[in-house]
Amino acid sequence: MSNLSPKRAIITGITGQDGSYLAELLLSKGYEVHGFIRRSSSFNTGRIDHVYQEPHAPNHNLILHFADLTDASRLVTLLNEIQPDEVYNLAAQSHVRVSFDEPEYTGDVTGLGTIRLLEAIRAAGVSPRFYQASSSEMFGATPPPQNEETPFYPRSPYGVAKVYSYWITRNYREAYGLFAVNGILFNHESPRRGGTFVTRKITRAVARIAAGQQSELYMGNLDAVRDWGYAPEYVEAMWRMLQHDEPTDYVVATGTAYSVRDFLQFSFEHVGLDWEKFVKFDERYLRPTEVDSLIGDASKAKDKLGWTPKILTPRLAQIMVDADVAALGVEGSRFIDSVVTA
Ligand code: NAP
Ligand code: F7E
Repeated sequence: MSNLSPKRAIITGITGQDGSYLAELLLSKGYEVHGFIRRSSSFNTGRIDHVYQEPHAPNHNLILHFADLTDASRLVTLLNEIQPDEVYNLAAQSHVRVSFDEPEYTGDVTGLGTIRLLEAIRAAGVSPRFYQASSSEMFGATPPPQNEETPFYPRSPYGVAKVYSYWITRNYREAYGLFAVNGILFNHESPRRGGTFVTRKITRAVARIAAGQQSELYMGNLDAVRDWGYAPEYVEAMWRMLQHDEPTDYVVATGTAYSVRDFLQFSFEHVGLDWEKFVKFDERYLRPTEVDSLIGDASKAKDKLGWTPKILTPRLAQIMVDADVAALGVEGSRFIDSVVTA
């Protein structure tokens, strides 16, 4: 990459967990990053405020644009204006439980949003490399271990919408020769994880309980098994997929399996507490159809991209608890020494 012409990347969903880490990664590699954000009545840029650059600053290389995946003409205008080398489609209604409450909206954004973006690429006459944020939720009821050859059996409107996006991405690769890839990522978490996903819900509650600010935590199905990795490592895999010679699809996972109950134990024991004294059941957190077990086989990503995970679930739980304890400002607590703020 020459200093005179940095690569230009678009990130949809830049305000989300993965978008924020990917923006950091691409900026560190010298990219000009164009982030699509949706208009909100309150600020929604908290995860990227630390990399925000004044539009009037000379040589600023993070540029934010209002754009919504439901607005096709806006996407065409921006693709034409930006002329990107790479497009990372991370925007989605990404909550599985919420997708049962808002199935049509989820289909519109998480499914049809992808075809709007792919058609915008064609309409604008550009040919960037394209990354689609596919999900292990597509495997749903198909038993583990799951890899690139495993049949899909989605169990939620979210999973069904992601299957649509997966296949339309493959179809545009085959039909139009677009360098388009699916990253089939298993659950990945961080201190920036949204507060209603199970890991962050647990680690925030642990910090509050340890600080005496909360006494109970209501949860749903504790038997669900997930393969939880560390989000900053997963955005590195996304980038590597677009640097490879061949456009193909990859599973990204740790290959390790833990239950929600295990995650509770790792998190509470990190602050010296017994989870069973605080956790209660509430059926509102159950789903009409559940995904029982997701455990990925990421051998292809290891062989072709040289990607391997370093942080596994027990350590991930500690990182997230430490960050939530620090965020509460528990000065002088015995936990503060080991704070990791990644
Ligand atoms: P996230 O934190 O929920 O972020 C989603 C992003 O999409 C946010 O920036 C959100 O904007 C944006 N968005 C939502 N609706 C939009 C719309 N209509 N138009 C434009 N932008 C919209 O999700 P994440 O965990 O970073 O995940 C990134 C992507 O990977 C998602 O597509 C997700 O489905 C997928 N995925 C995630 C995982 C995981 O374990 N994290 C695993 C597999 C796949 P606001 O900030 O304004 O809400
Ligand atoms: O649930 C169980 C719940 O909401 C994990 C998204 O990033 O990963 C994520 O989807 C498990 C489920 O994530 C509560 O029933 C129990 O079995 O953290 P979650 P998810 O549904 O796996 C995939 C790969 C994505 O692509 C998605 O975008 O935990 N669970 N009790 C609970 N879950 C929540 N949220 N809240 C509870 O109280």
